[in-house]
Amino acid sequence: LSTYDKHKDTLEALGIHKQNKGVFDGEWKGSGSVMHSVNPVNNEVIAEVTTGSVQDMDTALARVVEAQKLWREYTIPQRGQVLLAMRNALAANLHPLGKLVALEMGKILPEGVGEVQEYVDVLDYALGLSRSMSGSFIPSERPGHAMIETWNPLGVTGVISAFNFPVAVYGWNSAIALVTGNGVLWKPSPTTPLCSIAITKLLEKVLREQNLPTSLCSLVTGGSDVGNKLVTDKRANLISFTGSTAVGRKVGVAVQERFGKHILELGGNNAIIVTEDADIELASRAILFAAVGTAGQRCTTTRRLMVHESVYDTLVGKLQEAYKQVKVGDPLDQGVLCGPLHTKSAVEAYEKALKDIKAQGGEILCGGEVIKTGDLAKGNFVMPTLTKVSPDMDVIKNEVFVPILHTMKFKTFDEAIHMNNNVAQGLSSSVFTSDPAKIFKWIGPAGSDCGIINVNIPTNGAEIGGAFGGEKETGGGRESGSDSWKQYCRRGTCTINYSGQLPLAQGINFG
Ligand code: UN1
Repeated sequence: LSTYDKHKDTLEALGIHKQNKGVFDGEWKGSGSVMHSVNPVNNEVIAEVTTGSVQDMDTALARVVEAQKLWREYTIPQRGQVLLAMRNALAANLHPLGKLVALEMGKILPEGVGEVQEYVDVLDYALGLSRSMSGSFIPSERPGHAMIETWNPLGVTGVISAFNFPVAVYGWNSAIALVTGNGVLWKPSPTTPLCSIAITKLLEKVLREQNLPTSLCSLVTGGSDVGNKLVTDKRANLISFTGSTAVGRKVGVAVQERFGKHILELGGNNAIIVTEDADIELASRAILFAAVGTAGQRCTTTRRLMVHESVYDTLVGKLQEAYKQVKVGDPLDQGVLCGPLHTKSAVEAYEKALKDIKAQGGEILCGGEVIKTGDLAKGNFVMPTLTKVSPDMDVIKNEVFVPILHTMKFKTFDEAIHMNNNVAQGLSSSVFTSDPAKIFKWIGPAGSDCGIINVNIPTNGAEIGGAFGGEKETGGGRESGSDSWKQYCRRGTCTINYSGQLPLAQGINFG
């Protein structure tokens, strides 16, 4: 366990040991199989985790249900104060946690720290909500009647998160679920258990200090058996699932089957459009972050680039230059912009995508190689890749979670919007333009059909204040900001009669 020894101080300060228990429901335990957390830089085991069994999930659900009964009685501003304590605990550990994210997931350190910051930000947001979440007072047609809307907690929110944001996605969901009065049960990705253990330990400490049952934020690591138990169990009133469209489709059906609620954040196939009037320098910097950042492993990563034919050569030329400067390497090393892919199987997906591109007549403009020599050969390193394809090729239809950006030309803006929308997924989209008419078309009814519709910024790197999520096969869920909090609540429409009479709605006279 040499990675462990090398980073012992950081890991131990976060409560991570060589052997860890991967279940927390008020106490740390685990009666499932032992899983390894693997360092994507060299494929060495960082540490071991005894994961949860279906029985552990069952018990954890019962414990969260109990804890939530107490939590729901807290006033909303009181809940806000508990979230503030969580926020401060996270902020005090921003750098060690960011480093753990970089180590276990493989994203570069500034992005690892940024991810923890995103969790801090959403806790700030939830604190604000704790003083502002409000329902409506609706005009009643009946005299002496008041109609008000109540927003009460659903009960338990089950959060199933993906490897690529092993901290922030739990952060968005748990912060909003907690402020609305829910208990939270977390089933993280099987390949990033250490991040979830470190976060849960911090929350445990805060909850204990606040004299709350620590099982309010429970954790069950493990594979699809425990995930399936969570998804099919009625006690999980809301399931928030982030992952692939294939799995999300099954999760959606299983939750619907029992009339639970779900928030699905599934695959994206995000595009950037660069028009003839765009600031090309700005666009090229944005595209680099959008396509190469996180080694292409964000659900918001740009996969497709549509460029007006008159500026295609200039922009793509600039990008090729920029790609040459990108340093691929250990995500903890300064100056590295592209870390490894998270797993070996992602490297295989990258290789398969390259084969498909060539077989379909696409061209590799730069990159297109797995790094097989030198120090990086032990890890899952690939070269960020630019291709030239045509819009009718199949390769651009599916999301491959690797740093491959497909470039295409267009003639008219309408054609570009059509290309943007002509895929099954609908998460994020951006246009680079200086023309107000194009901007308003883009954000209007005949514009982008995605959930995230940007102008002159990349497709990735959304702030927490907006609702995050997408349309079509992206699943339709919205998390984090705006009024996403409503999804964690049951809405009550309350009509209160204080008139002493019984006038009926619609003027009905009954006897
Ligand atoms: C994800 O990739 O699952 O907008 C989430 C972004 C980040 C979140 C990405 N704020 O890129």
